[in-house]
Amino acid sequence: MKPKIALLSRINDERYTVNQAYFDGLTYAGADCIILPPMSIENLHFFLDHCDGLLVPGGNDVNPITYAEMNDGSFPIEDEIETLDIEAILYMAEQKKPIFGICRGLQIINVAFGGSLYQDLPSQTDTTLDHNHSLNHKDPLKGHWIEVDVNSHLYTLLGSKIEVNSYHHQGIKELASNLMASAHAQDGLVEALETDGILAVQWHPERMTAIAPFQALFNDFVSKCRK
Ligand SMILES: [Mn+2]
Repeated sequence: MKPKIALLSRINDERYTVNQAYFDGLTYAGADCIILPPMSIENLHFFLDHCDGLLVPGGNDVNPITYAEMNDGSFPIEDEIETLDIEAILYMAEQKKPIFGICRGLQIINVAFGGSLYQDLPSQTDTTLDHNHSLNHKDPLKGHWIEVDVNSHLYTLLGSKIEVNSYHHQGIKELASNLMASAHAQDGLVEALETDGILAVQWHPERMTAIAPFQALFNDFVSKCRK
């Protein structure tokens, strides 16, 4: 039987949505997907018990209340999915089932384990990189380069240096103590994190799956979910 991946939904224009690209990356890797909208914690656990892994996709800004800060540039926020994301991450981690986080997914994984975020990189850091570069660029594959830690699992998939897209204005400030940063941008921002069974990236590999190393992230995740 194909591995079953739980895919958390987002809210767009009063619709619960999941971009098809996540679905395509996972199904090409050999998985079936189950999309989960907000629901009771009891039923969330019930559905997750029947899934082999969790994909936490991109989305809007994380509510800073989740890391005990006042709002300073976080917009838009989707309160309805905040609890769902954090509960699903902690529950699957507890079950030792694989988790793959993308963009907001990386950010909320860090928050779920006790880390914090920059709410607005241009105004809260002295970075000269435009991490929202891809949004206005005619080539959606262009963003910035990242350097991958040679001791990380990510290194076995991407190698030491690769160009990624970049669609974010928030980022990791304090990394949660149980997570390891496995890639950085030139300005030092954490672009990927990992720990046993968890891998998360700040860019959008689902929009770059025509490039083999980015589809490899989905293949690697699904193969871990098969075990
Ligand atoms: Mn970036």
